[in-house]
Amino acid sequence: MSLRVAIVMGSASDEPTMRVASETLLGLGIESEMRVLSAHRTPHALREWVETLEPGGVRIVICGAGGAAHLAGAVAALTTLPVIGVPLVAPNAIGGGLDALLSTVQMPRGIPVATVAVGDAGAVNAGILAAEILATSDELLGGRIKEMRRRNAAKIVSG
Ligand code: RP5
Repeated sequence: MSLRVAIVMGSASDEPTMRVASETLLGLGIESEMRVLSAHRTPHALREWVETLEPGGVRIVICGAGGAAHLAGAVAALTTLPVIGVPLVAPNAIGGGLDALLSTVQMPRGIPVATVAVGDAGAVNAGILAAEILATSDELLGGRIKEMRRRNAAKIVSG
């Protein structure tokens, strides 16, 4: 079966955070492919990769980048698949990732990027959001997401 979610990040240094997205997906029974490609440093390879996604069966793309975080926007410009952007905290981040947040979220009208929170929390939520989108046509997956919510709520209540 083809992988329905693709994860891309701007640098290998983003991997520890973006792995959280892939682990979240795996916890819901969804395997994903992970790639390192940069909007600025490897623009041609990025375009070639994006062009393979829809024909390959990918349904959602999760993009993580820090600093001048244009990766999600560049991917969204090249595909009509839903794109989820995770702003990351680069080593030289301004405002704890505010630079990446604004670079990711402030897309021009017509080219949407669903931007989640900065860092690990965003990576988790990107995985859950991707699963929720897939679950609109996958009842079993929807059941697993509801079960995960129940487990997380029980943890909060029990401390
Ligand atoms: C961004 O610059 C990457 O997404 C990363 O978050 C940041 C730093 O990259 P490296 O200098 O570690 O390669 O493009």
